[in-house]
Amino acid sequence: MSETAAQKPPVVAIVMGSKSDFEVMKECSKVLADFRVPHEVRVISAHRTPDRAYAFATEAEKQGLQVIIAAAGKAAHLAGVLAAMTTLPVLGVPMTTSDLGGLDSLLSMVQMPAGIPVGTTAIGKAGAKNAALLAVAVLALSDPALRDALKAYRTNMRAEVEAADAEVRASTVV
Ligand code: RP5
Repeated sequence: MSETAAQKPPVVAIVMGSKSDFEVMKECSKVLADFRVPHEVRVISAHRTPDRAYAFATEAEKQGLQVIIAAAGKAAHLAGVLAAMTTLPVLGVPMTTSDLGGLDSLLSMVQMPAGIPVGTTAIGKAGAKNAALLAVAVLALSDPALRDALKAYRTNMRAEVEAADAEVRASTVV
């Protein structure tokens, strides 16, 4: 039986500050699964479980992880805290919040001091998907098959937009 993506050791970790982030971050996991990138999904809070955040970040490289995607909302420090403790690339996804709409998460995440970068994506589902695509792009640097898959993804996207354009133009009465 061939080894599936799920059976291989994860090279990407999706870490969320709360299980309440999972609905959005499923979009991230779906994209990674589409590219057959072995990944794990974890709930680790920088504030509620700082000891687990420390253990995860300091062990991540030894575990074979190559990219960490961190999702958090409100005072969203998870991505920055993990980035402080590993040199693996950390991509941050700001979660939409009920009080401030996610601007709180975005600013908490994106305004890192020089020296400890977090590659911050858009707020919410678009950011969740783009974090996965960025992780694929990083992995594709040393994986020609993945690079081809990423190029095919762009080609398909272009074809979808062109088809939509043709459909809208055909249905427009002038
Ligand atoms: C953050 O606080 C989490 O990432 C989540 O987005 C937000 C709210 O968490 P819950 O109160 O829903 O657990 O740490």
